[in-house]
Amino acid sequence: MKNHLFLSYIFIVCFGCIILTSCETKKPAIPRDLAKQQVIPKPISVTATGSSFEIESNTLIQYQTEELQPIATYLAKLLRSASGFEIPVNIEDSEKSLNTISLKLTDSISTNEGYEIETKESGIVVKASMPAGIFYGVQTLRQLLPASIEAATKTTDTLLVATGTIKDNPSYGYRGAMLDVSRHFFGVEDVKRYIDLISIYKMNRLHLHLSDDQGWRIEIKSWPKLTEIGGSSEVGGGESGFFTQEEYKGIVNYAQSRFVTIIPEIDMPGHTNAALASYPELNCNGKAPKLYHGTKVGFSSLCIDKELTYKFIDDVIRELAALTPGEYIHIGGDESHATTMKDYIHFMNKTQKIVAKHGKKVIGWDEIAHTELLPTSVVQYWSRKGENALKGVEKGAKILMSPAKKTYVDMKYDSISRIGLNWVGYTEVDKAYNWDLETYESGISKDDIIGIEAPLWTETVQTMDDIEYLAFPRIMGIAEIGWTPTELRNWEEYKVRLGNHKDRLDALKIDFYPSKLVPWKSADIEKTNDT
Ligand code: NAG
Repeated sequence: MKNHLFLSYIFIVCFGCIILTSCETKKPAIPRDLAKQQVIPKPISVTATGSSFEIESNTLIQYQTEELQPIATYLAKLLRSASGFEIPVNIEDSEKSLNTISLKLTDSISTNEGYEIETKESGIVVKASMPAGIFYGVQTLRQLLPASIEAATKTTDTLLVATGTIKDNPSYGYRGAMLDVSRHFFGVEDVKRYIDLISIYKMNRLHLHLSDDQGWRIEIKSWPKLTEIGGSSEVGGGESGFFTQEEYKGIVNYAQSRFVTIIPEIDMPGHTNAALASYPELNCNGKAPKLYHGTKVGFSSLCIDKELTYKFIDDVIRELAALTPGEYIHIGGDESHATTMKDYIHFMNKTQKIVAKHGKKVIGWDEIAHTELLPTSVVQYWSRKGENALKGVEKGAKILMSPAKKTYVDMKYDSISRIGLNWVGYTEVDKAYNWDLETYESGISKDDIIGIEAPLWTETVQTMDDIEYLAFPRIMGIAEIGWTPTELRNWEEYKVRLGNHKDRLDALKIDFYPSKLVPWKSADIEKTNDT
């Protein structure tokens, strides 16, 4: 018996040794559940299995069909600069499955933009039913890696991804940002950077406000003075500009590579001083107003009764539609205080039909609900009160949610914000996050809503840093509202996750507003915060 016990003892000790030795050769486990603590928007389901996959010198990326090749290359670029490794990108080869990140399309995932990530010690598989889903899986993967990968230089951090499974898909199909390039002009490089940044948070629409009283920003070949004259001014009278059609196409294509659709807006019939200054015949009195450098709204109007006005609109929409792969063109329609309601309705009814003739659907600011909406027209809720949007719902229209109180990221955060407006009050980071699309306005329910958009008007915004300061971090919360179901979101948990993004935002060189409400946490989140 004694002998027997002794043998068992030896056996247990040896077995322990074997376990210990094999543990040592295993990849280091990450002592926390990264996805839960870090990823924005919060994924729907995360199951961690407690170990890790490491990006090493022999790691490669495989894609299953050619249409995934650009996404594979996008991921490789990120990993190459961070790791200094070669990270080859190849079409799928079943022989090579070790140390591989595989991107695969599959019918087994039913949601359009949804994805699954399965991470084992030996490799990662990202699956989706469409390339967009693969792209979002890649964005999640990127947020599972150390923040230092964003810096576009080689990092000393070990590139580990926690093992486990993530299953995710968005609540809403339209998750957008709007940039006003009229009040102040922003060039191609700035717009591309904004696209890059919003796409990290899985936003998929960028609405460009291309015309207003202060400037006309898109070349229209049949009406060249719009940009020659109307493109030469901006708020404050500084140096401004416009996009040639070639440049604009470049933006549209770049956006597509980030799964972002550009929605162009020509604001009509008000907000048109720049057009009237370029072509006085569009004005009822035939006189050209001066170019406008101020920030007032609601004083200009195209001449509703002239046939030429509709020829103008037809030309502009035709050229714009040809530059627009997306289904929507935004026709503005806000604050037409210089137009009577009767004229406004007449004008907007006609303009909606012109857009339809050119094969596109309409989005308009919520005043458009007063018109004969086409069945496909979308009403963009922005006003302080919801009555216009409710009227839109009554007429059967879908609603794009941009209530100024919550989503206008041109508002100041607080009384000491260095830029921003405050006509709707201050919008701290919690206020922009802590609400739901489905319950915001009684009478507007989930089925009425196509999604959410955060407008950034640029009266006070002059540089890319200014854009980033106002948009970040609020836009990350807006992105999460559009993606993550209401029941999985709450501010107390979100603010910790947001705080954990500090290093990533810094590495991306985003000039974000360091709100005091957020527990910003630098560097060592890996060593603390075990779950
Ligand atoms: C609104 C105007 C816009 C202005 C913005 C500033 C809409 C639809 N219209 O008054 O022209 O830039 O506020 O927050 O927002």
